Amino acid sequence: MMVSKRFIFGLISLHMMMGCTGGNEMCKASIGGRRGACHPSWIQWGGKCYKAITESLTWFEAKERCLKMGNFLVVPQSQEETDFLMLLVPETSKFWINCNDLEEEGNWKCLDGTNEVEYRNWLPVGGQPDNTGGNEHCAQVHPNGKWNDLPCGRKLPAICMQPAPQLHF
Ligand SMILES: [Ca+2]
Ligand SMILES: [Ca+2]
Repeated sequence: MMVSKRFIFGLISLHMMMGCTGGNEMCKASIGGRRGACHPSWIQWGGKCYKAITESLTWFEAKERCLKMGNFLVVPQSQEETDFLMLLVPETSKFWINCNDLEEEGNWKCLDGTNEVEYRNWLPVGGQPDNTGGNEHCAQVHPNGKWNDLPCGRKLPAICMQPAPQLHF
């Protein structure tokens, strides 16, 4: 009886480890009862699934490309998430994120999926966002892991995001 209990516990632990490769807070929280799994061609980190577009696109093209796949241009919500995402694009590449001040100069709107979020991670060097040339209205993650505003027509890789499907137990 003891042996079989231990065996079952082992199986459950293994299953939890396999479903949680990020080792982050979201992942730990998901062990509390809800877990998800991404489509095999996507990469999971915590409660989110990601797919990198390594080809260079304008910000609008990147946003559109993600929407066509039924998901969203990513907005990292922590430095840990950013550090993970940096591994998905070539080392020297910067990537677009779902933040813009197209509607009103200086009023940045960032959407995580369909939710507007407050988290910002601007590059303090050079006082970003600096709206250089009066024409920088879209945000990127710079290779140093901080955000910078750029002209939306610049061509960069991108990362699409969708919440991991939730399974209830
Ligand atoms: Ca601007
Ligand atoms: Ca800038």
